[in-house]
Amino acid sequence: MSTHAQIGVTGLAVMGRNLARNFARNGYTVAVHNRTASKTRELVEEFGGEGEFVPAETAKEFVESLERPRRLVIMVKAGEPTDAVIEEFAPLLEPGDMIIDGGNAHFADTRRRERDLREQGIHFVGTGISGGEEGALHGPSIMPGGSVESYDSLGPMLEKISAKADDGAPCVTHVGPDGAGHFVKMVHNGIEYADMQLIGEAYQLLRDVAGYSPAEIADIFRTWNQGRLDSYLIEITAEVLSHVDAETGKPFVDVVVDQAEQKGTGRWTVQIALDLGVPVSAIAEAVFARSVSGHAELREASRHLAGPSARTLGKEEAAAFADQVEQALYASKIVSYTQGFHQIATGSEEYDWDIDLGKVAAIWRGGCIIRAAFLDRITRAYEAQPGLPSLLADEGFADEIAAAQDDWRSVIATAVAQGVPTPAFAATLAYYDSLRAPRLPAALTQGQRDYFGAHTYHRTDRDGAFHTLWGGDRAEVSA
Ligand code: NBP
Repeated sequence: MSTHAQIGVTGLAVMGRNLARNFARNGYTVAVHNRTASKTRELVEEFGGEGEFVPAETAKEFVESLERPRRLVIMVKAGEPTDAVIEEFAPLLEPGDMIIDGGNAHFADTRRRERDLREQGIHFVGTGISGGEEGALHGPSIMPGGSVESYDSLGPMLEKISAKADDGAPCVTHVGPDGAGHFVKMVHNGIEYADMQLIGEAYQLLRDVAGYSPAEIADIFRTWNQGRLDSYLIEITAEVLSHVDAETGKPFVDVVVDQAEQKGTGRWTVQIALDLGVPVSAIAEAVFARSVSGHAELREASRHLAGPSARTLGKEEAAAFADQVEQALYASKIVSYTQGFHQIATGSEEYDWDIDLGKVAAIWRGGCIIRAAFLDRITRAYEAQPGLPSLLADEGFADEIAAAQDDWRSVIATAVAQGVPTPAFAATLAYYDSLRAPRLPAALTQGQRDYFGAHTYHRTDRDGAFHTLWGGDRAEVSA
């Protein structure tokens, strides 16, 4: 067995297979392996002509076919399968070798695996990969964590196979140590949930309030895609909405069961945000909205509940309303990304990752599901002010929201008046208004907490913690 493969991929389902082909198409010799060996043979039979593959039936053969230090990519189902594969391969590796986990692992698992393998001298590189199977083949957005040393070895290869942004920059960067890559991928997916929910709410308003058909709404999204909302998700939204079911002749969107599923990365984002104390209300509402949609019995039992009388707009009014919805969608999107980047900044601080937020925005410009012209703006905002405390502190974004806010408020007011659920639109506006409010009812909350639990409070006019003797003479004492 010659030892000349520059990289190996084990786990040859859709993602692994396409990633292996991407490496091979870019001139690398790729060792390929799968638990079920027939998949390895199929890959070489079908795509062997695309480049140089070294098929291996056993773990030992696979490891021996790799040049040193070895670069071994795992693309198996996240969770126990990843641990099983590590257990199988780690004993065959040597200090300096690298295991790259490209699955959607939880970053805490990645931190554990990285720590364990470091003791053996093996670099464990938890790597977020976004773009689905097409991205894996033609160029994904890649978010590697792990050591600087491993990135020195892997970086050039990843840059070659990654997507390229419009300015030609590869959509990959060393995100930070241990679990930083998988953390950033997790938040990426959370933001993706929020983007999809906001688009969904815009669609529902255009349908229920403006009275447009799915085909007409597809055209509106196509127009929006020419402007500041230009993005992959808006583009595919138009495609899905204009699609007609071949069997019934009805709009495709009307024959699909309206219960959204999820694989869990959105839920993780919200769980971790709660642990970190970061308000990511847009992502949370998106996760909850999918959950509500799935409660079929609850929805069935609630159909009789009273709502407002509906009023569909006239033609001219509808066109004006569509323009307002675009403003609302854009303003909500700014807030949703503000929250997502806040979560990354907080995670980075908590785990000492030193993540460059501008670079994260830059590598999301191509290849991944949330790729959008908008990300260029975020990159520039962080480049101009690396210490930007919040995207809303960027003058450009603040000005855009200021210009959009009347329409944003009006759209949400209309949604409420007409009984169209817009939880993510409303949550993002509430976040915005909470941040700008001179006073929040949190002062009252503190008073209540002190009343029933003597939890103490701080005063606006002097330092220290205080407690009021609520059950007595209501004198204030220092706590
Ligand atoms: P799947 O997530 O469906 O996993 C299938 C692969 O895992 C097969 O190669 C299977 O081998 C292998 N596997 C399993 Br299951 N248990 C194993 C075990 N105990 N030992 C060894 N191998 C095992 O594949 P996928 O959809 O290609 O995704 C791969 C990874 O990439 C996942 O972590 C996923 O979350 C992530 N990801 C997917 C996407 C996407 O769009 N699909 C996007 C981004 C990231 P077998 O053939 O022998 O059963």
